[in-house]
Amino acid sequence: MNAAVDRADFFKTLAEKSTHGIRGDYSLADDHYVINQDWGAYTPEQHALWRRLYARQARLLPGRACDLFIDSLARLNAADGIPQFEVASDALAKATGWRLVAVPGLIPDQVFFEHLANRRFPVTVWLRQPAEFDYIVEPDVFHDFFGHVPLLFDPVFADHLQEYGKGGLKALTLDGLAFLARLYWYTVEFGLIQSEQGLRVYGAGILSSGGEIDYCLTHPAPHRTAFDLERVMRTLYKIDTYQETYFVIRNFHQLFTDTQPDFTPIYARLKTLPSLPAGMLLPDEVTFPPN
Ligand code: HBI
Ligand code: FE
Repeated sequence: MNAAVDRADFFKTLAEKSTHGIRGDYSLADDHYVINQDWGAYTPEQHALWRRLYARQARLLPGRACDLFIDSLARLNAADGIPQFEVASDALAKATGWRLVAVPGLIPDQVFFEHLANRRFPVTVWLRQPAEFDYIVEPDVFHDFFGHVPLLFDPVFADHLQEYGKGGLKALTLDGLAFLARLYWYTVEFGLIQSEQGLRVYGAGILSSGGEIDYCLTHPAPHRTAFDLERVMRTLYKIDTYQETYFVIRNFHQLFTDTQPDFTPIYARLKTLPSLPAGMLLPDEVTFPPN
């Protein structure tokens, strides 16, 4: 496969997906799409915007984010400004062997999975504009760092994400990426988890969102139903609205063990079944009441 053509092809798709054009500087990226974070280049205004985003989100966490997220976020000391990835990586490596790599933005699936398979989490370096305070389509440094990094301190979740990366590389050879992307979407990005006090959030897309973090737990409109691997892999999702269905795991062990099987026969079976609209419930499915 000609890497150069791949890059051109990737950038064409990226430009189509990006709301403000391609926002990261990919010219300095190496073959793994890794760049230097260049922490010194962030302006005081950007650190101030980060502090506002962080303060708003941190106020919403109690009673909504899972305890593990709240406890791990505290260990990152990231409230005072855009964090230095190397500092966070040192703390993370001691806990679960993960490190962060700075990337200019979305990177090709294959490269993304290779990083995860090697316990490297790609974190976007650029921060949203002030006008995007409440909503942004592409992942920026606030979504990636605030939303995704804290859970990497949990050994079980950290192991799951590495397995997910290995599974992604395999899915690319089996034309199963669409199924795996739905799994990621409804767990790592928008997953809910049970707790003694009721439903809690562990999905990064919700944890970094000002509005969805309450909506997903309390609004009567969306369905909240038990996680089931094949059901999730069949379920379509929308990227620019709140979710119509949230899937609930009992604990991270369930996420790890339920995604252990070889997905090859599952992909083959799912290809013969219709995908499911985001807002539907299957006849036998029980829903969790809003908190
Ligand atoms: N790149 N930087 C970055 N972050 C992501 O979350 C990401 C990506 N590339 C591909 C991708 N996610 C998804 O296509 C996979 O999760 C399926
Ligand atoms: Fe994300």
